[in-house]
Amino acid sequence: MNAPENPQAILLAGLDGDNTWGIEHYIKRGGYSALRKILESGMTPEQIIAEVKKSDLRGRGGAGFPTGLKWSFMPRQFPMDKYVVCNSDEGEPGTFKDRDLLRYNPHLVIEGMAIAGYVMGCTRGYNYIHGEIFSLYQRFEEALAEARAAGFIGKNILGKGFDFDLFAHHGWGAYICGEETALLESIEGKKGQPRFKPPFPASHGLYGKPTTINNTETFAAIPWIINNGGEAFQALGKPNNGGTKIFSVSGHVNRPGVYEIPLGTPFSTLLEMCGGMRGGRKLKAVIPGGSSAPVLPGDIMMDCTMDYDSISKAGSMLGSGAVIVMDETTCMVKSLERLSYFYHEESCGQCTPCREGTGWLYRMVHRIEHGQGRPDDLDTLDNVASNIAGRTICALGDAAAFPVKSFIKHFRSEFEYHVEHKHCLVPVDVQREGS
Ligand code: L3W
Ligand code: SF4
Repeated sequence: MNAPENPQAILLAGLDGDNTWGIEHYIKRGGYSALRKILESGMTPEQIIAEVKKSDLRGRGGAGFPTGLKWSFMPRQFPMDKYVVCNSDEGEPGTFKDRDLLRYNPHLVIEGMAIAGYVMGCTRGYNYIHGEIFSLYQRFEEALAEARAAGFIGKNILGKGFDFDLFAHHGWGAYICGEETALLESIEGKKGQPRFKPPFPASHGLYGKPTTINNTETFAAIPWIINNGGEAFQALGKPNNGGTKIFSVSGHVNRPGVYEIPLGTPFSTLLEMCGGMRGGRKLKAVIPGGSSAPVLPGDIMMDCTMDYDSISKAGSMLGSGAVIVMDETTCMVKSLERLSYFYHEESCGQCTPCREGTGWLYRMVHRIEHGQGRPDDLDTLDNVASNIAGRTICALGDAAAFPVKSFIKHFRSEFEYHVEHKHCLVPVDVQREGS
């Protein structure tokens, strides 16, 4: 994590020294002042939503949906059961940013969720935490106990008559439980399978009640917005892309890790922060937003800035901010084989195009990689991918199709070489050197 030495960080700022995750350290850093501010000043939910809208904060879990707009969908007039849910089920290949927030700054997430509870009139919230790193769940439970003992969650918070209790819930590692409706099913104790949308969780969520579900990093941004104002947050980034964003950078860079930078920062600057390309090799390709985002060739990526609009204009997605960097030693067929296996393995099996199609995709890429590809395989691959995308209940179908279509679009000659010569264009010893 580059935060302690990074003056641009706000979510990961001040996280040096021991026990940064404890409540004492958090309060010393100004923690819980935003919750105190709204309760003591009597700021209304409408005023808070207006600040969040001004901030141009967009959902940090992948879709980039405007947070203020999402919050405004919740029915606030009538007293009824409503929930706030945090999606900490980070499981997308390449994504490892939320775990640092939970590991080093869990109270920031708790404070953001409590503020959301106040805005939406909810008395109960859940944080669904990826179960494969169990220590994160345990740490969050400890933080909840500290917050409860200090009166920041529970009954009559800070003596202001606001009740909001918060619970941690852990998954067991299924990627699909990161899809918001599968996550809700899982909290309800059912098999984690996505529901049809609409209805959206804002009207029909947990236990069929209105539910606001946001990513960990989205909630973490809320206290700063309350303390400093929506405009100040917006100004950190660029129009329509407010604030800073945490990127998890992996692959062929000298210093892979977690970097918080303002949205709109050139990709080349992020690459420099990561120490540049490992071994001084040439940049070949980048997946800019987690493995479900289309891959982009290095030269296109070097012209991009790291924000939702720039990456989308270039033909990909900023997604959850997981940047996978590939140098010239990378075999694109082998990389796609690995990704296709992941989506095939993680498909929940509810819809035929995804259940069957992800298997077809994987098996075809596997045979191309292993020297058994046929000349018409590339067109068939593209065709199968096109017939999955947009025809499934949830976005996993699209997520399986996008890599296939983009890898073939940008690196078709490499796939053709595999089919024709029955081996890779990049010699195996060179691949080994780079891996
Ligand atoms: C009320 C409407 N609410 C939309 C809400 C909706 C959701 C949010 C965004 O997928 C993407 C996916 C992955 N009334 C609404 C409404 N909403 N219209 O807004 O909705 P949506 O459907 O665009 O996205 P999603 O289903 O949340 C997320 C991509 O992110 N992704 C995933 C990364 C995975 C992880 C992980 O490891 N768990 O981060 C990365 O790119 O492919 O496209 O809340 O309810 N009219
Ligand atoms: Fe399940 Fe795939 Fe259908 Fe999503 S698209 S509901 S993962 S079968």
